[in-house]
Amino acid sequence: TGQRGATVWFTGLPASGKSTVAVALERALVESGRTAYLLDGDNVRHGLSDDLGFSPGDRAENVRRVGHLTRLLADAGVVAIASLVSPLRSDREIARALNDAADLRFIEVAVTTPLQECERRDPKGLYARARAGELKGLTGVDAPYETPDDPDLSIDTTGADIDDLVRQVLEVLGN
Ligand code: GGZ
Repeated sequence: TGQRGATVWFTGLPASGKSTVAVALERALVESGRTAYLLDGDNVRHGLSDDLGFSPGDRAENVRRVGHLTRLLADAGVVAIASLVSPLRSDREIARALNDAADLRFIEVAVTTPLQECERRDPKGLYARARAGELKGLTGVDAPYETPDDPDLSIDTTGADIDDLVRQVLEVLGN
């Protein structure tokens, strides 16, 4: 019989380090013999969600779609890893509920890297464009981000050792 799948859901501001940790987690799981699959906001938005923008309704729909994908993957025995800004608690709770209903573990990881550090990194220049008024509705600048109330794990990537953060996630996963 195969191992049960699960979902690890990273939420946090743009440039908070979600994807960096998620990629390293996926690699660590695969190296340990698990099947893991990363659903990254940036990638999903080039395919499955290429019809969606960043209005609250479109974000909710994006999170809902990825929530269903995680359930499908986890149901097939995969460790599904989602890396999405997913700024609203209500949207994240829908993703959790979809997995709960199928009796699949859902681990919410709050990436709590402060806005100031995210802005300092700004790898795509999004914060700079938002501050200059050229980009409207950027999460953390002029669109809301709701911090998780009761995450399974909180991590701050500021000056962190990524392997250490991955170990913390694996510990919660029980791997
Ligand atoms: C938030 C935006 C926006 C706005 C473009 N708000 O750091 P990135 O660039 O690579 O990751 C962000 C990504 C967010 O997509 P998600 O699917 O994770 O968002 S959500 O969960 O809210 O649906 C960022 C980029 O897209 N990006 N404009 N206005 N992030």
